[in-house]
Amino acid sequence: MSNIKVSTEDNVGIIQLDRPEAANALSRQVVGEIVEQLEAFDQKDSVRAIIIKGNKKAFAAGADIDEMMDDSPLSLELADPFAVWDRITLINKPIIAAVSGFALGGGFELALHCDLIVASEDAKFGFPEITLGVMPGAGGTQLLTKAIGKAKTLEWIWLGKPRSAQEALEHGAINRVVAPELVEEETMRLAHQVADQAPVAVRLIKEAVNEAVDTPLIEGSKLERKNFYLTFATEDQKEGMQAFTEKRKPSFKGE
Ligand code: CO8
Repeated sequence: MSNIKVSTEDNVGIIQLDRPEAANALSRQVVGEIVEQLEAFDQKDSVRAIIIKGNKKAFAAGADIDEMMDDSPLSLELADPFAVWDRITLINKPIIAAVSGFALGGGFELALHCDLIVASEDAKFGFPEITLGVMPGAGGTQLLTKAIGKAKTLEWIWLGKPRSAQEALEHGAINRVVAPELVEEETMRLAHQVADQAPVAVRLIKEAVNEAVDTPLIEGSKLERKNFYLTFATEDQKEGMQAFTEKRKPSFKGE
């Protein structure tokens, strides 16, 4: 039985987590389904941006504690259940999280794996793992540090206290905070805005910006230049610049 609902709206693919009875806890099956669907959307030409959302109560309340509680170091090492998350970093299309309610532990990590995060005023972000005697395991220490820096990340993860959406915004961990009833609409608006840009350029920009996070400036700048030059291999570059000189709206084809 599937734990996600999948739909598309124009050129935006939507993945909705659908385990309301468990606050959308991320069992291994759910994570597998999310990753496979992200890859399917990434391969689908008609989809140009992807939204991941939960429900009003929870984006996702973290790893499924019931499933994980009897794991041993050896069972974890052999099954390596969190390695599948690396596949999210290989998705080329823009991913936007629409967060209402709780985004905790693995749920916060799922949001941080997205490129942009739109949150409801009542959303709560946090890493409560310390209160379970563990720590983030699906990229949380890395992604939050890269997003907001070491000092704030350590305080956030060591104390384990959920933070409000406003605080997450002030820290620079998320992009936008809106009224609860506007989260889906605002996320869709943002997704369409990104999806309407030249797709090849959007993809190359994502790669270059991610590179900036992970490499020294000189290496990232080299990749950025290479990707910039590569945009000139596209019809969309020609169309975009032509449209500018003709003072009209460009019509991008993704080629
Ligand atoms: N795992 C399993 N079940 C959960 C989880 C969870 N993480 N969160 C909630 N549930 C279940 C509850 O057990 C409850 O089930 P039932 O009705 O059968 O008792 C149902 O969802 C509703 O939850 P509550 O009754 O607790 O609802 P409240 O509104 O009182 O509280 C909270 C909501 C605050 C979200 C609360 O449920 C909570 O604190 N949940 C646990 C949050 C947490 O500790 N998350 C971190 C988990 S550890 C982790 O994520 C490690 C990351 C490692 C890598 C990630 C891989 C996926």
